[in-house]
Amino acid sequence: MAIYDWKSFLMPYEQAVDELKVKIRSIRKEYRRKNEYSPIEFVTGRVKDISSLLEKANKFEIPLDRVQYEMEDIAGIRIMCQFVDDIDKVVELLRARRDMQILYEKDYIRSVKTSGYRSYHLIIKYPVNMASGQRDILAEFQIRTLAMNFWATIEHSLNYKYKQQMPGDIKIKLKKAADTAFELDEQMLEIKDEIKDAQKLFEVKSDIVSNIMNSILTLISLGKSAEASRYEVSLNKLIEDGGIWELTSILESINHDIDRYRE
Ligand code: 0O2
Ligand code: 0O2
Repeated sequence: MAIYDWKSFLMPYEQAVDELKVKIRSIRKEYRRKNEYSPIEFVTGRVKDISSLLEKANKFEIPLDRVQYEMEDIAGIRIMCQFVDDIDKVVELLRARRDMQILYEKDYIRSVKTSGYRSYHLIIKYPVNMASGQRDILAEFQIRTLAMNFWATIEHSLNYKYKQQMPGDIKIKLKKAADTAFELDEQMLEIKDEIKDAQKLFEVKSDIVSNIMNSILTLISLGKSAEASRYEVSLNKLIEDGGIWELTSILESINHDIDRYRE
């Protein structure tokens, strides 16, 4: 392959990012399906664009024919978590996987970068099956909280604006903001159980409401529109302030009616 054929060079990286996004998002889906709390909030991914790739190769003096071996983040997957302690759980989940090999880890949470940057990085070797056969590529996972992500996104755009010339006072303010964001993470961790309970309650409630809606549709399909409307009115009354118990009792009653009409 001629090294200037960037489109072909980047193809396995694009495939890896697509596959890894699906795989990590499906872990979240699995938790949600089981009505369990997911340590993964959302996942994004990108392949480094050619200009940043060349800029980085230049900065670290990586010859272009060594880029695939020495540049670890051409394929990047970012996993966002709600709470700081979710990060360790996600790391454990990734360590247990058999479809990738972790080469090394960088813990920028316990060893914060001087900029204030916090995140947990995993560098992996990942096999991609191309039409031409298997290719092992390097990829980088960045695992961070929503607050860390907020900070890093803003700091990244400022870095882009100032390149290496970020004014000292802005650097200081950013470092302070990073520490404040981390304080927020720590405070949220203290009320994590409270937050998780509220989220769980919301999920259970929306599951019951969606089951009631399905049952109302079933009643209509059985030709029982009057009953369906009656249940709809009861549901509307409860949707804002109704408790789990009241909603469950509507669901039981409607399902009982459906069984009766089916008989
Ligand atoms: P949902 O549940 O419908 O939101 P793609 O590969 O095309 O699916 P891509 O190109 O990676 O996605 O898009 P992007 O912009 O990187 O976002 C990926 C997912 O992260 C999307 O969810 C976004 O909704 C979600 N996302 C991005 N920013 C935030 C955020 O600040 N908060 C939350 N909660 N989610 C965010 P999905 O997978 O489409 O699913
Ligand atoms: P992009 O545009 O996100 O791809 P470095 O020495 O920091 O230049 P190195 O040695 O490859 O890079 O490794 P490191 O430090 O682990 O950084 C890898 C990636 O982590 C960076 O990729 C950023 O995405 C992120 N990162 C590291 N430090 C910072 C920081 O201070 N602020 C922000 N916002 N992100 C950071 P790239 O290639 O720099 O950039």
